[in-house]
Amino acid sequence: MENVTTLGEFIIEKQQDFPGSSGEFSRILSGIRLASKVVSQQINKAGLLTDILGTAGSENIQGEQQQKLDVYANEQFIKALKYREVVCGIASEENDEFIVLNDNGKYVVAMDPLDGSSNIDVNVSVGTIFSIYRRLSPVGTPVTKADFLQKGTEQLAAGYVIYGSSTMLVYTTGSGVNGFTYDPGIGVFVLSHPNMKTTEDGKIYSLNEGNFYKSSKGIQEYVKYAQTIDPKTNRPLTGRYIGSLVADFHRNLIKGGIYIYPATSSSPNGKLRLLYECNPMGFIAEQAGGLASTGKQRVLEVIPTELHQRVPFFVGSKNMVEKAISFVKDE
Ligand code: AHM
Ligand code: MG
Repeated sequence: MENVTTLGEFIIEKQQDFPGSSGEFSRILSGIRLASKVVSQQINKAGLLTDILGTAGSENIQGEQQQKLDVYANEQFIKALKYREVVCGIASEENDEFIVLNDNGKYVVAMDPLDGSSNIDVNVSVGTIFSIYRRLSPVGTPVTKADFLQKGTEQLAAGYVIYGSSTMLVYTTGSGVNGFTYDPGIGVFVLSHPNMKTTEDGKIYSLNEGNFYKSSKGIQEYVKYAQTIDPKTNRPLTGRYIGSLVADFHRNLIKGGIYIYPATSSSPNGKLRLLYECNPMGFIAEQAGGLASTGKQRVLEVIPTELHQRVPFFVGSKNMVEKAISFVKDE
């Protein structure tokens, strides 16, 4: 164990890259690290604990609130960030309105505390996604909606935690992407994937093909292209779709691939949310050498107008994203 780097050490080391940093930003990452350990532990027990799979809002036999894991995860991340007093507000997928925290905090966090949570009951990987910005309104005043409606290019850091066959935390602060694997025996995240890069080409395409007839002509043509035998490799692309963004994204990041959630006739802006799904994943993809697009523009340059705004999402290996958007860009 002597030559491993823990996430705690890594955060402190990197803090020195920001001259004049007071350590406040590092405290946010530490809060996220702690909450993700707590959530990871609960997720691993989810099959055994019937109360954690119960419906939120109901009570168990002891009169305690039963919680769905996504509500539980939301509470854990909010608590961990609130306690650290450096965050002035949180926008969460689980809350219609943003949450006001410490007026003296300099930062805001957008998060999806448990993405893909419908997969928990069937033992499939889920994840947490987060994105950190410096606030725009003056320190010492209550956070405003405008503090959250910043372009993805303004993100200071973004990351995800995947609760899979092992738990990993992957994040970027804009100088590369690093991945840490959780060792539950000693309770620490260890740097296992330094400087992650995604290949420019890949073999995997991930989208919900059940939406084929609800998708535009361009998407339909892209799916046909993906299924066509490539004379160079003598095979089509490989379809892989878990239906859990973090898991699909993580696999494609490591193996090379593209994830698409396009506009459909029932969801004209796609399904995924700009602030806490597409921007953070887009930032990580770009930092790993990939791309993230709405099909019309770079995701990180979209000017947000709503906390829960959706955008079509194409993310992954550079050449694959460019190819896919060539089918839709004129639509
Ligand atoms: P959620 O935020 O309600 O969990 O929804 C997001 C999830 C993503 O993880 C996943 O990629 C997508 O929804 C799957 O959607 P669909 O079932 O329409 O394919
Ligand atoms: Mg989600």
